[in-house]
Amino acid sequence: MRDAVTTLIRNYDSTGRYLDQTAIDRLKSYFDTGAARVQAATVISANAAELVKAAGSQLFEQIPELIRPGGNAYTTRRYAACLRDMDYYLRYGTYALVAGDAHVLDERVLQGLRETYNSLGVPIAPTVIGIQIMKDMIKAKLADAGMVDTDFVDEPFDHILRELSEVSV
Ligand SMILES: CCC1=C(C)/C(=C/C2=NC(=C\c3[nH]c(/C=C4\NC(=O)[C@H](C)[C@H]4CC)c(C)c3CCC(=O)O)/C(CCC(=O)O)=C2C)NC1=O
Repeated sequence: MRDAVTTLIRNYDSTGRYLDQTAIDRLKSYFDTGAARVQAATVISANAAELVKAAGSQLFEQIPELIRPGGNAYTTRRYAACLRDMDYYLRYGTYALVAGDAHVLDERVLQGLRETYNSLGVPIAPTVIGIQIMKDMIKAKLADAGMVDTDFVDEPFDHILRELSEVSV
């Protein structure tokens, strides 16, 4: 598990360099957004259950085949597994948001995920749509909470989307 600071130091230490202007600028930008990252994590955590449920409902409304016989989220067990996966993306996305680094996502969430999904027949394209819906809902929630500049919130979720779909988003 790494964060923006430890990743940067690790990088400079491996070549025995002092922090240069690039490093200082990166650190500064991380610390400048620090309070906003914590605020975003607070809002997300307080609304996590609602966000997951609402994003799931919108996904199933948009692609109703998923919850019809033959759909991958059909049956209570698989429906619940789908929402649980959405909850994983939200929770680990929030960790990465606070850390300012995607390492926790690579290590705990994305490793082997495509293979698992492929072997179970979990369709990736609708999963990507579900995460996109959830990201938009998070940003709307943060806007409601009075947060103005929430671009940094895109980073971890775009990272998941990119890794999952293997296309640029
Ligand atoms: C913390 C990191 C982590 C992740 C990410 C994770 C994902 C994950 N999702 C799984 C299943 C699943 N994932 C889904 C998800 C969906 N089906 C759909 O149609 C939708 C598009 C989508 C929801 C958006 C479903 C339905 C299953 C159950 C599939 C089955 O057992 O047939 C499984 C197989 C084992 C299980 O059912 O628990 C894993 C490992 N597990 C982890 O530990």
